[in-house]
Amino acid sequence: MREEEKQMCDPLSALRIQNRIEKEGLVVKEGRLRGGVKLWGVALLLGMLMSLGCATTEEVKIERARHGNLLRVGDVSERDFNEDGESDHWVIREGDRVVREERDLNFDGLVDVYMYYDETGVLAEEEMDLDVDGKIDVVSYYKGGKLNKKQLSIGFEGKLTVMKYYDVDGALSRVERDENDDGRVDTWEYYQDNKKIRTGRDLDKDGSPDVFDEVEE
Ligand SMILES: [Ca+2]
Ligand SMILES: [Ca+2]
Ligand SMILES: [Ca+2]
Ligand SMILES: [Ca+2]
Repeated sequence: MREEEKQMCDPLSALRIQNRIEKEGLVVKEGRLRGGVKLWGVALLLGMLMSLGCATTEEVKIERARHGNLLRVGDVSERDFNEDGESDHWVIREGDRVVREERDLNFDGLVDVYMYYDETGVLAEEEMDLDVDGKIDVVSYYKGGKLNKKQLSIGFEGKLTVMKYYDVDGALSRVERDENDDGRVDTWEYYQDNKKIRTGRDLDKDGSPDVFDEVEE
């Protein structure tokens, strides 16, 4: 596979391509071709990805910006908050239910925040691109409207290798890290009263901790 094809298979590259297509779709617009151009862009993107034979993993199945498979189609309403002629807020509905909101906070044409709502209209998940480079850096998961866990990328490099877990009171309870970046957790940190009390490490790479360091008071 050629280098540019590898890039195409990278979900984040695909996301950037999708955003570019949509932005260009908006440029061609002035109303008339707008919807048509965007749908064509998305179809083109999918066609390109399929023709390249990109691998689809279990993780990629759920539609999220971080997987590069999010399509802004269906019942979409747009707003232009800064009145520069370019949309910067999108609301995606299914029936009378809002399923997703997208916001371009710095008005550069790339979405920086994606908010996903559950069946009851409560925020369930939020993806954020903190350094506005088009790559998602933080994913916050909510349960019953409360922060339940948070996935982070260290140094904004786009790989979400840290997961923080919170208890029902919102206090940090555990941090899981994939320090060697092989896709598996290798370090577990346990917290009590917002203080680290214990660290576990997986030395034999079987996915569970083998040694523990107790943190002295
Ligand atoms: Ca705008
Ligand atoms: Ca932006
Ligand atoms: Ca980023
Ligand atoms: Ca182990």
